[in-house]
Amino acid sequence: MRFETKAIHVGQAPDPSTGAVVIPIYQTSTYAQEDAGVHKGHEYTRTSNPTRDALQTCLAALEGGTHGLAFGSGLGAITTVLTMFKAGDHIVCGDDVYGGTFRLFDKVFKHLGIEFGYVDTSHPDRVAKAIQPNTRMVWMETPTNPLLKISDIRAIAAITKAAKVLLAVDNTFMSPALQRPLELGADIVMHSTTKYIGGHSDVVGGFLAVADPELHTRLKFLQNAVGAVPGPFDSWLTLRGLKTLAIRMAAHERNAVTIAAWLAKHPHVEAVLHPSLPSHPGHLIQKSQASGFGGVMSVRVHGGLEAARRVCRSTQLFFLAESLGGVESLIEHPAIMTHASIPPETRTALGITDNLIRLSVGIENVADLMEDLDAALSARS
Ligand code: P1T
Repeated sequence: MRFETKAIHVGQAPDPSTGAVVIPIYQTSTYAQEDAGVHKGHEYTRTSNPTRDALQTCLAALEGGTHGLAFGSGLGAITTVLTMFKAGDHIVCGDDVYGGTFRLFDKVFKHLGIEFGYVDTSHPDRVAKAIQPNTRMVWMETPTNPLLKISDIRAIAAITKAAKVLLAVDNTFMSPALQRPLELGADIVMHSTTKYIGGHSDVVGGFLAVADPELHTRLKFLQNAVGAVPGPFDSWLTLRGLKTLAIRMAAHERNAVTIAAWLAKHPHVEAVLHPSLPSHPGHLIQKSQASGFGGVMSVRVHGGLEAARRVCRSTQLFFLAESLGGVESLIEHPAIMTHASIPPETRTALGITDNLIRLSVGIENVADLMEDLDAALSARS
Protein backbone atom coordinates (compact mmCIF):
# COMPACT_ATOMS: atom_id res chain seq x y z
CA MET A 1 0.00 0.00 0.00
CA ARG A 2 1.23 3.49 -0.82
CA PHE A 3 1.16 6.56 1.43
CA GLU A 4 -2.21 8.06 0.40
CA THR A 5 -3.91 4.66 0.66
CA LYS A 6 -2.34 3.87 4.04
CA ALA A 7 -3.61 7.20 5.41
CA ILE A 8 -7.17 6.11 4.70
CA HIS A 9 -7.03 2.35 5.33
CA VAL A 10 -4.37 1.33 7.87
CA GLY A 11 -5.96 0.66 11.26
CA GLN A 12 -9.34 1.75 9.90
CA ALA A 13 -11.29 -1.34 8.83
CA PRO A 14 -15.09 -0.88 9.02
CA ASP A 15 -16.48 -1.23 12.54
CA PRO A 16 -17.20 -4.98 13.02
CA SER A 17 -20.44 -4.49 14.95
CA THR A 18 -22.15 -1.94 12.65
CA GLY A 19 -20.15 -1.68 9.42
CA ALA A 20 -19.52 2.05 10.06
CA VAL A 21 -16.80 3.08 7.62
CA VAL A 22 -15.42 5.67 10.04
CA ILE A 23 -13.82 4.57 13.31
CA PRO A 24 -16.31 5.53 16.05
CA ILE A 25 -15.40 7.94 18.85
CA TYR A 26 -15.22 5.44 21.72
CA GLN A 27 -16.06 8.07 24.30
CA THR A 28 -15.61 5.84 27.33
CA SER A 29 -13.20 5.92 30.23
CA THR A 30 -13.52 2.24 31.11
CA TYR A 31 -14.64 -1.16 29.76
CA ALA A 32 -16.87 -3.78 31.42
CA GLN A 33 -15.04 -7.04 32.22
CA GLU A 34 -16.67 -10.50 32.12
CA ASP A 35 -14.71 -11.61 35.15
CA ALA A 36 -11.91 -9.88 37.08
CA GLY A 37 -9.07 -9.57 34.56
CA VAL A 38 -11.13 -11.03 31.68
CA HIS A 39 -11.79 -8.33 29.07
CA LYS A 40 -11.93 -7.67 25.33
CA GLY A 41 -8.50 -6.05 25.09
CA HIS A 42 -9.21 -2.73 26.81
CA GLU A 43 -9.31 -2.00 30.55
CA TYR A 44 -9.10 1.77 30.99
CA THR A 45 -8.80 4.57 28.41
CA ARG A 46 -5.53 6.02 29.75
CA THR A 47 -4.01 2.61 28.89
CA SER A 48 -5.82 2.06 25.57
CA ASN A 49 -8.83 3.19 23.57
CA PRO A 50 -9.93 1.89 20.15
CA THR A 51 -10.13 5.37 18.58
CA ARG A 52 -6.63 6.20 19.79
CA ASP A 53 -5.39 2.76 18.65
CA ALA A 54 -6.56 3.49 15.10
CA LEU A 55 -4.66 6.80 15.06
CA GLN A 56 -1.55 5.17 16.51
CA THR A 57 -1.56 2.32 13.99
CA CYS A 58 -2.16 4.58 11.00
CA LEU A 59 0.35 7.32 11.80
CA ALA A 60 3.06 4.80 12.80
CA ALA A 61 2.62 3.15 9.38
CA LEU A 62 2.87 6.52 7.60
CA GLU A 63 6.15 7.23 9.42
CA GLY A 64 7.53 3.83 8.36
CA GLY A 65 7.53 2.75 12.01
CA THR A 66 6.34 -0.41 13.71
CA HIS A 67 4.54 1.36 16.56
CA GLY A 68 3.11 4.73 17.47
CA LEU A 69 1.92 6.45 20.62
CA ALA A 70 -0.44 9.43 20.75
CA PHE A 71 -0.37 12.19 23.37
CA GLY A 72 -2.49 15.11 24.47
CA SER A 73 0.02 17.63 23.07
CA GLY A 74 3.42 17.75 21.40
CA LEU A 75 4.95 18.77 24.71
CA GLY A 76 3.20 15.82 26.38
CA ALA A 77 4.97 13.54 23.89
CA ILE A 78 8.36 15.18 24.55
CA THR A 79 7.83 15.04 28.33
CA THR A 80 7.15 11.32 28.08
CA VAL A 81 10.37 10.73 26.11
CA LEU A 82 12.34 12.69 28.73
CA THR A 83 11.01 10.50 31.55
CA MET A 84 13.19 7.68 30.12
CA PHE A 85 16.18 9.51 31.61
CA LYS A 86 17.48 10.25 35.08
CA ALA A 87 19.50 12.91 36.86
CA GLY A 88 23.07 12.99 35.52
CA ASP A 89 22.06 11.93 31.99
CA HIS A 90 22.98 14.33 29.20
CA ILE A 91 20.99 15.28 26.11
CA VAL A 92 22.34 17.06 23.04
CA CYS A 93 19.66 19.39 21.71
CA GLY A 94 19.49 21.51 18.59
CA ASP A 95 20.07 25.19 19.37
CA ASP A 96 17.05 26.26 17.29
CA VAL A 97 13.94 24.44 18.49
CA TYR A 98 10.36 25.46 19.31
CA GLY A 99 10.45 27.84 22.30
CA GLY A 100 8.21 25.54 24.37
CA THR A 101 10.60 22.61 23.84
CA PHE A 102 13.52 24.74 25.05
CA ARG A 103 11.46 25.94 28.04
CA LEU A 104 10.55 22.33 28.95
CA PHE A 105 14.22 21.30 28.87
CA ASP A 106 15.65 24.44 30.48
CA LYS A 107 13.01 25.22 33.09
CA VAL A 108 11.72 21.76 34.01
CA PHE A 109 14.06 18.85 33.23
CA LYS A 110 17.30 20.75 33.93
CA HIS A 111 16.02 21.31 37.48
CA LEU A 112 15.48 17.57 37.85
CA GLY A 113 19.17 17.02 37.10
CA ILE A 114 19.10 16.15 33.39
CA GLU A 115 21.91 18.00 31.58
CA PHE A 116 21.53 19.66 28.18
CA GLY A 117 24.06 20.80 25.60
CA TYR A 118 22.80 22.98 22.74
CA VAL A 119 24.46 22.81 19.31
CA ASP A 120 23.70 23.80 15.74
CA THR A 121 22.75 20.37 14.39
CA SER A 122 23.07 21.61 10.80
CA HIS A 123 26.80 20.89 11.41
CA PRO A 124 27.00 17.13 12.17
CA ASP A 125 30.62 17.51 13.38
CA ARG A 126 29.35 19.77 16.19
CA VAL A 127 26.88 17.07 17.21
CA ALA A 128 29.71 14.51 17.31
CA LYS A 129 31.82 16.85 19.47
CA ALA A 130 28.94 17.52 21.89
CA ILE A 131 28.40 13.84 22.71
CA GLN A 132 29.77 12.95 26.17
CA PRO A 133 30.07 9.62 28.02
CA ASN A 134 26.76 10.41 29.82
CA THR A 135 24.89 11.46 26.65
CA ARG A 136 21.72 9.42 26.12
CA MET A 137 19.96 11.18 23.26
CA VAL A 138 20.28 13.76 20.49
CA TRP A 139 17.09 15.82 20.05
CA MET A 140 16.65 17.87 16.91
CA GLU A 141 14.21 19.52 14.54
CA THR A 142 14.78 19.64 10.80
CA PRO A 143 13.73 22.09 9.45
CA THR A 144 14.08 24.03 12.70
CA ASN A 145 11.51 26.32 14.23
CA PRO A 146 11.71 29.24 13.42
CA LEU A 147 14.93 29.55 11.39
CA LEU A 148 14.33 26.65 8.97
CA LYS A 149 17.84 25.25 9.38
CA ILE A 150 18.33 21.81 7.83
CA SER A 151 20.22 18.97 9.51
CA ASP A 152 21.49 15.86 7.76
CA ILE A 153 19.49 13.07 9.41
CA ARG A 154 21.55 10.22 7.86
CA ALA A 155 24.87 11.76 8.93
CA ILE A 156 23.68 12.41 12.48
CA ALA A 157 22.13 8.93 12.74
CA ALA A 158 25.53 7.44 11.84
CA ILE A 159 27.08 9.48 14.68
CA THR A 160 24.43 8.54 17.27
CA LYS A 161 24.52 4.86 16.29
CA ALA A 162 28.31 4.74 16.70
CA ALA A 163 27.99 6.48 20.10
CA LYS A 164 25.05 4.22 21.12
CA VAL A 165 22.78 7.15 21.90
CA LEU A 166 19.21 7.67 20.69
CA LEU A 167 18.37 10.07 17.88
CA ALA A 168 14.96 11.77 18.20
CA VAL A 169 13.72 13.95 15.34
CA ASP A 170 10.84 16.39 15.73
CA ASN A 171 9.25 15.99 12.28
CA THR A 172 6.45 18.51 12.85
CA PHE A 173 7.41 20.91 10.01
CA MET A 174 7.60 18.18 7.36
CA SER A 175 5.04 15.54 8.36
CA PRO A 176 5.57 11.98 7.07
CA ALA A 177 4.15 13.06 3.70
CA LEU A 178 7.48 14.83 3.02
CA GLN A 179 10.06 13.27 5.36
CA ARG A 180 10.34 9.99 7.26
CA PRO A 181 13.27 10.15 9.70
CA LEU A 182 12.95 6.52 10.90
CA GLU A 183 13.80 5.41 7.35
CA LEU A 184 16.91 7.63 7.50
CA GLY A 185 18.17 6.12 10.78
CA ALA A 186 16.42 8.04 13.56
CA ASP A 187 15.18 6.06 16.58
CA ILE A 188 12.22 8.24 17.58
CA VAL A 189 10.06 10.55 15.48
CA MET A 190 8.04 13.12 17.34
CA HIS A 191 5.14 15.27 16.14
CA SER A 192 3.06 18.09 17.35
CA THR A 193 -0.01 16.67 15.59
CA THR A 194 -1.61 20.04 16.35
CA LYS A 195 0.06 21.16 13.10
CA TYR A 196 -0.03 19.46 9.67
CA ILE A 197 -1.32 16.09 10.87
CA GLY A 198 -4.50 17.46 12.47
CA GLY A 199 -4.31 20.11 9.77
CA HIS A 200 -7.37 22.21 10.65
CA SER A 201 -6.31 24.16 13.77
CA ASP A 202 -9.02 22.48 15.82
CA VAL A 203 -7.12 20.00 17.99
CA VAL A 204 -3.91 19.89 20.08
CA GLY A 205 -1.96 16.62 20.11
CA GLY A 206 1.40 14.89 20.05
CA PHE A 207 2.85 11.67 18.68
CA LEU A 208 5.86 9.36 18.89
CA ALA A 209 6.72 6.77 16.25
CA VAL A 210 9.44 4.13 16.60
CA ALA A 211 10.71 1.17 14.59
CA ASP A 212 12.08 -0.82 17.53
CA PRO A 213 9.57 -2.94 19.49
CA GLU A 214 11.71 -2.75 22.67
CA LEU A 215 11.79 1.05 22.59
CA HIS A 216 8.03 0.97 21.99
CA THR A 217 7.52 -1.19 25.09
CA ARG A 218 9.49 1.32 27.21
CA LEU A 219 7.61 4.31 25.83
CA LYS A 220 4.20 2.61 25.98
CA PHE A 221 4.79 1.89 29.66
CA LEU A 222 5.60 5.58 30.15
CA GLN A 223 2.60 6.73 28.06
CA ASN A 224 0.35 4.90 30.53
CA ALA A 225 2.41 5.70 33.64
CA VAL A 226 2.77 9.44 32.91
CA GLY A 227 -0.75 9.72 31.49
CA ALA A 228 -0.39 12.58 28.96
CA VAL A 229 -2.84 10.88 26.59
CA PRO A 230 -5.35 12.42 24.15
CA GLY A 231 -9.07 11.92 24.63
CA PRO A 232 -11.09 9.84 22.15
CA PHE A 233 -12.58 12.85 20.38
CA ASP A 234 -9.17 14.51 19.92
CA SER A 235 -7.79 11.20 18.60
CA TRP A 236 -10.70 11.02 16.15
CA LEU A 237 -10.22 14.60 14.93
CA THR A 238 -6.51 13.96 14.41
CA LEU A 239 -7.22 10.76 12.47
CA ARG A 240 -9.80 12.60 10.37
CA GLY A 241 -7.14 15.20 9.50
CA LEU A 242 -4.54 12.55 8.76
CA LYS A 243 -6.63 11.08 5.92
CA THR A 244 -6.08 14.19 3.75
CA LEU A 245 -2.48 14.86 4.81
CA ALA A 246 -0.93 14.03 1.43
CA ILE A 247 -3.13 16.36 -0.62
CA ARG A 248 -2.94 19.15 1.94
CA MET A 249 0.85 18.97 2.14
CA ALA A 250 1.10 19.15 -1.65
CA ALA A 251 -1.05 22.29 -1.64
CA HIS A 252 0.88 23.93 1.26
CA GLU A 253 4.12 23.13 -0.51
CA ARG A 254 3.03 24.54 -3.87
CA ASN A 255 1.87 27.80 -2.31
CA ALA A 256 4.93 28.15 -0.06
CA VAL A 257 7.45 27.54 -2.85
CA THR A 258 5.74 30.20 -4.99
CA ILE A 259 5.58 32.70 -2.12
CA ALA A 260 9.20 32.10 -1.01
CA ALA A 261 10.55 32.77 -4.52
CA TRP A 262 8.38 35.91 -4.84
CA LEU A 263 9.26 37.28 -1.38
CA ALA A 264 12.98 36.70 -2.00
CA LYS A 265 12.76 39.44 -4.67
CA HIS A 266 10.37 41.73 -2.77
CA PRO A 267 11.82 45.23 -2.15
CA HIS A 268 10.62 45.33 1.49
CA VAL A 269 12.16 41.95 2.35
CA GLU A 270 15.74 41.54 3.57
CA ALA A 271 15.86 37.72 3.57
CA VAL A 272 13.63 34.68 3.17
CA LEU A 273 14.43 31.50 5.10
CA HIS A 274 12.92 28.54 3.25
CA PRO A 275 14.78 25.42 2.10
CA SER A 276 13.19 25.58 -1.37
CA LEU A 277 15.47 28.51 -2.26
CA PRO A 278 18.68 27.35 -3.98
CA SER A 279 20.54 29.94 -1.88
CA HIS A 280 19.45 28.22 1.37
CA PRO A 281 22.51 26.44 2.86
CA GLY A 282 20.43 23.30 3.52
CA HIS A 283 18.76 23.17 0.07
CA LEU A 284 20.66 20.12 -1.22
CA ILE A 285 20.46 18.17 2.04
CA GLN A 286 16.74 18.86 2.15
CA LYS A 287 16.38 17.49 -1.40
CA SER A 288 18.38 14.39 -0.44
CA GLN A 289 16.26 13.47 2.60
CA ALA A 290 12.78 14.88 2.01
CA SER A 291 10.37 14.98 -0.91
CA GLY A 292 9.49 18.64 -0.40
CA PHE A 293 10.23 21.84 1.46
CA GLY A 294 7.09 22.37 3.54
CA GLY A 295 4.75 25.26 4.10
CA VAL A 296 6.53 27.24 6.83
CA MET A 297 9.02 30.02 6.16
CA SER A 298 10.52 32.92 8.06
CA VAL A 299 11.12 36.34 6.60
CA ARG A 300 13.34 39.24 7.71
CA VAL A 301 11.62 42.47 6.75
CA HIS A 302 13.48 45.72 6.19
CA GLY A 303 13.25 47.82 9.35
CA GLY A 304 13.14 46.77 12.98
CA LEU A 305 10.65 45.60 15.56
CA GLU A 306 7.99 48.18 14.71
CA ALA A 307 8.09 47.38 10.98
CA ALA A 308 7.73 43.65 11.69
CA ARG A 309 4.87 44.22 14.15
CA ARG A 310 3.09 46.39 11.61
CA VAL A 311 3.32 43.71 8.92
CA CYS A 312 1.99 41.10 11.38
CA ARG A 313 -1.06 43.15 12.28
CA SER A 314 -1.75 44.33 8.71
CA THR A 315 -2.50 41.05 6.96
CA GLN A 316 -6.17 40.14 6.50
CA LEU A 317 -6.00 36.51 5.31
CA PHE A 318 -2.89 35.52 7.29
CA PHE A 319 -4.26 35.49 10.87
CA LEU A 320 -1.85 36.79 13.50
CA ALA A 321 -1.59 33.68 15.66
CA GLU A 322 0.80 31.10 17.12
CA SER A 323 0.83 27.60 15.62
CA LEU A 324 1.21 26.43 12.02
CA GLY A 325 0.19 23.68 9.63
CA GLY A 326 -3.53 24.37 9.41
CA VAL A 327 -5.39 24.99 6.16
CA GLU A 328 -5.56 28.71 6.97
CA SER A 329 -2.47 30.90 6.64
CA LEU A 330 -0.93 32.28 9.84
CA ILE A 331 1.65 34.98 10.54
CA GLU A 332 3.51 35.49 13.81
CA HIS A 333 6.44 37.25 15.44
CA PRO A 334 8.73 34.58 17.00
CA ALA A 335 10.67 36.92 19.34
CA ILE A 336 7.44 38.16 20.97
CA MET A 337 5.28 35.07 20.57
CA THR A 338 6.44 31.46 20.03
CA HIS A 339 10.07 31.92 21.10
CA ALA A 340 9.67 34.51 23.87
CA SER A 341 10.88 31.95 26.44
CA ILE A 342 14.37 31.98 24.86
CA PRO A 343 16.55 34.62 26.58
CA PRO A 344 16.93 37.76 24.39
CA GLU A 345 20.77 37.42 24.14
CA THR A 346 20.39 33.81 22.93
CA ARG A 347 17.68 34.83 20.46
CA THR A 348 19.92 37.51 18.99
CA ALA A 349 22.91 35.17 18.82
CA LEU A 350 20.80 32.56 17.01
CA GLY A 351 19.28 35.03 14.55
CA ILE A 352 15.75 35.25 15.97
CA THR A 353 15.89 38.97 15.36
CA ASP A 354 13.19 41.58 15.99
CA ASN A 355 12.56 41.96 12.23
CA LEU A 356 11.87 38.22 11.81
CA ILE A 357 8.33 37.08 11.08
CA ARG A 358 7.17 33.51 10.50
CA LEU A 359 4.56 32.48 7.94
CA SER A 360 2.57 29.27 7.88
CA VAL A 361 1.32 29.23 4.32
CA GLY A 362 -2.16 27.72 4.08
CA ILE A 363 -3.99 26.20 1.15
CA GLU A 364 -5.94 29.28 0.05
CA ASN A 365 -5.48 30.63 -3.48
CA VAL A 366 -1.84 31.70 -3.74
CA ALA A 367 -2.66 34.95 -5.61
CA ASP A 368 -4.89 36.05 -2.70
CA LEU A 369 -2.12 35.25 -0.23
CA MET A 370 0.48 37.23 -2.23
CA GLU A 371 -1.83 40.24 -2.49
CA ASP A 372 -2.42 40.09 1.26
CA LEU A 373 1.32 39.95 2.04
CA ASP A 374 2.13 42.66 -0.52
CA ALA A 375 -0.37 45.05 1.07
CA ALA A 376 0.93 44.29 4.59
CA LEU A 377 4.57 44.77 3.53
CA SER A 378 3.65 48.12 1.98
CA ALA A 379 2.04 49.14 5.30
CA ARG A 380 5.39 48.39 6.97
CA SER A 381 6.53 51.98 7.21
O1 P1T B 1 1.94 22.81 20.97
P1 P1T B 1 2.23 21.34 21.13
O2 P1T B 1 1.28 20.45 20.41
O3 P1T B 1 2.44 20.94 22.57
O4 P1T B 1 3.62 21.07 20.37
C1 P1T B 1 4.82 21.69 20.71
C2 P1T B 1 5.72 21.80 19.51
C3 P1T B 1 6.73 20.86 19.33
N1 P1T B 1 7.55 20.91 18.25
C4 P1T B 1 7.41 21.85 17.30
C5 P1T B 1 8.35 21.87 16.14
C6 P1T B 1 6.40 22.81 17.42
O5 P1T B 1 6.28 23.73 16.43
C7 P1T B 1 5.54 22.79 18.55
C8 P1T B 1 4.47 23.83 18.75
N2 P1T B 1 4.72 25.00 18.03
C9 P1T B 1 3.95 26.14 18.05
C10 P1T B 1 2.85 26.26 18.80
C11 P1T B 1 4.42 27.22 17.17
O6 P1T B 1 3.68 28.18 16.89
O7 P1T B 1 5.58 27.13 16.73
